[in-house]
Amino acid sequence: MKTILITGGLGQIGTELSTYLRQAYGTNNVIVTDVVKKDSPVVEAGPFEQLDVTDGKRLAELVDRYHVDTVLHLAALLSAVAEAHPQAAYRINLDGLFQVLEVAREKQLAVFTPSSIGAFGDSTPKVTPQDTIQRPSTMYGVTKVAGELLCDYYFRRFGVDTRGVRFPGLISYEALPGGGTTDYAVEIYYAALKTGKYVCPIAKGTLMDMMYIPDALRAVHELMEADPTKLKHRNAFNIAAMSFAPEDIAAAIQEELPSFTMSYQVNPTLQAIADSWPDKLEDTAAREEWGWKAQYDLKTMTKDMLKNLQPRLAETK
Ligand code: VAH
Repeated sequence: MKTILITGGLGQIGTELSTYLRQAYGTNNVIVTDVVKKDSPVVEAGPFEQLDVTDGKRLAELVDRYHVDTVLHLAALLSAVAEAHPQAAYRINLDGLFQVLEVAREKQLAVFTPSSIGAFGDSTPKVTPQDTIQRPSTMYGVTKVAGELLCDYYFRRFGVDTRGVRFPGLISYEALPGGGTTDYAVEIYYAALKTGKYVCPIAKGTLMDMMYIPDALRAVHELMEADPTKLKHRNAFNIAAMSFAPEDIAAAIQEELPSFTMSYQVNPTLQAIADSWPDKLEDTAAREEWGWKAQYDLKTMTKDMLKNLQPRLAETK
C-alpha cells in the first residue's frame, strides 16, 4: 500500500483507521472520503473528499487525482439499521462494493472490504470455523456473504488484489458505532462513566465475538501488507479476540467501577440478530496465513476504554 483511499472514513472504524494509517504512510497518502463532510479532526488533518460509494465515476476521478493504489472500503449500513432499511442497505452495501470493485478492476487497485460475524446465520456452528455454511437471516448478512463472494470472484476472474476480514463487534472511544447489534458493548462504557448504570438491550448469556479497535486497525494493516503468496483465503478471514455476554462486560467494568449496575430491557430485533450470529469465531487460518494475533482481552480493553473515555466525557460536560 502506498496511496490509500478510505470510504466511510468518518465512521466508527474509518475515523481511527484514517489516523492510524496516516501515521504509518504519511498524512497526504491517505485520502479520507465519506458521503457527508462532518466536523472531524480527520477532515482537518489531511485530504478529505465527499464520496457516495454508489458513484463509481466520482470514485474513479478521485483515484486518478490522488494516484490511489489501494481502496479500504468501509462504507456500509450496519446490521440493525440495515434491517430497518433493507433496500438502502442492499444499494449501499452491494452496489457500493460493486462500484469499488469495477474501478479496482479498471485501475489495478488493491481492495480491503470488511465482512462480519454477521455473515453467518442460525445454521452455522456456534463455534465457527473459517470455512462453513453461511446462510444469514439479515439483509446485512446477505450483503456481507455476497460481498465476500464478489471479492473472491474479482480476485479469481480479474486478478484484483481483494482481501477482507470478518470483524467481530468493535469497541472504541473515538467515534460512536452507528446502528449495529454489538453497539451495546460501546454504549455500556459511556453509561458507566456518565450515570453509573446501564439498561442492556441484549439478553444475559448472549455470547458474541468482540474486539478492541487497536487490534482491528492492526489487522487491516497487517493483512494488506501480508505476502500474497501465503494467502490461501482472501474474503474473508475469521479474526477473533474475545467472546463475551453482557454480564461478562458488566463484571469487567465493576472491577474498575464497583458501584456500576446493569439491568436488562431486551430489544427483540437486536436479540434476534444476535441469536443468529456465532458465539465464537475460530481464527486459525488468519494466524497461519498472515500471523494474526489479538493483543487485547476484556480486562485490558476495559481498563484502556475507561482510562481514555473518562477525560473525553469530562470535556463534554
Ligand atoms: C454490527 N458492529 O453490529 C456491526 C458488526 C459484528 C457486528 O458487523 O452490525
